[in-house]
Amino acid sequence: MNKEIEIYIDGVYYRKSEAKISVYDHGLLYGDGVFEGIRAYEGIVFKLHEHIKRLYLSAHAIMLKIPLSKEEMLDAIIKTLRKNKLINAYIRLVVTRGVGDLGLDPRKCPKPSIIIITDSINLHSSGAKENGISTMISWVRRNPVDTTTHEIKSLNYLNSVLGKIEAISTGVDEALCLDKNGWIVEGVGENLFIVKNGKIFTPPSSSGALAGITAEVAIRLAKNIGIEVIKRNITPFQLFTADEAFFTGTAMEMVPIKEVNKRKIGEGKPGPITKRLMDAFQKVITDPNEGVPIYG
Ligand code: PXG
Repeated sequence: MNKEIEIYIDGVYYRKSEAKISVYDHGLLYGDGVFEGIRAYEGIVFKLHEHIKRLYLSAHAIMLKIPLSKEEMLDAIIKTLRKNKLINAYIRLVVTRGVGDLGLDPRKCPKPSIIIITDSINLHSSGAKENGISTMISWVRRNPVDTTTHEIKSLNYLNSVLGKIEAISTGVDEALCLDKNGWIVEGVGENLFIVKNGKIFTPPSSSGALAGITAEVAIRLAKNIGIEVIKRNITPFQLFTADEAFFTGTAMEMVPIKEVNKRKIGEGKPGPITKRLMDAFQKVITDPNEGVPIYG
């Protein structure tokens, strides 16, 4: 039997089976909180500063004051990884509004809760990276700027869950979501890229896509190998007729898309530009300059 993972809740460690929060926590009652998904590869926490920065921006936007400084948060994450003796991990960092009463009023929640889970995640069907994944455009729209704006990485992920349900019930690996005008925005937890005539296109953040940290890395890697990346709205037709397409995300990493609503993308297998970027990505994730060492 493996030893149980130790989970950080508000400065105290609990075994996984004992790690619990109150049913009065507004994170549960209202999805009132923010989160980040982060990965550690071979002892380096990839883009940790960037994830912490985004967490604090999301918290600021919902007027949630995180009771740790950014430096203390970084230390708490590193300490949790060390405590669990991990070098490779999926880190789920959650800050909830905390315990309140049965009303929306966040002033009733005097103390936000910080949860750090260091575990593993596997989103891929077998052979996903080698062969690509199948996708479908679902009826589920991403959150537009004029409702719960998509820039906040909040605990409200119901529309992503609905998209995932569509994918599962249709028998494909992942769903793609449109904005209210019908432009393709992103997957349920990953950014979309297409390749056409040697150029890369990705929907801009203004379309409702999260400003993905992995996407930023992919854009930089593409530019490094001399490929132009253009942020532009993408129609379903442009996706159907792309030469190549792929997803990026912390949990998903970089994965080729082989099919959209039963239409083959390109040759129906990972294309040459996607493969080059995946190779470059594989190298960058363990580069000490790209993250924070756990045992430094
Ligand atoms: N779009 C959305 C809506 C996301 O939530 C991404 C894109 C990719 O962003 P990064 O910065 O990771 O490259 C995300 C990422 C989880 C989980 O369980 C995390 C995400 C999505 C779904 C699940 O930790 N976030």
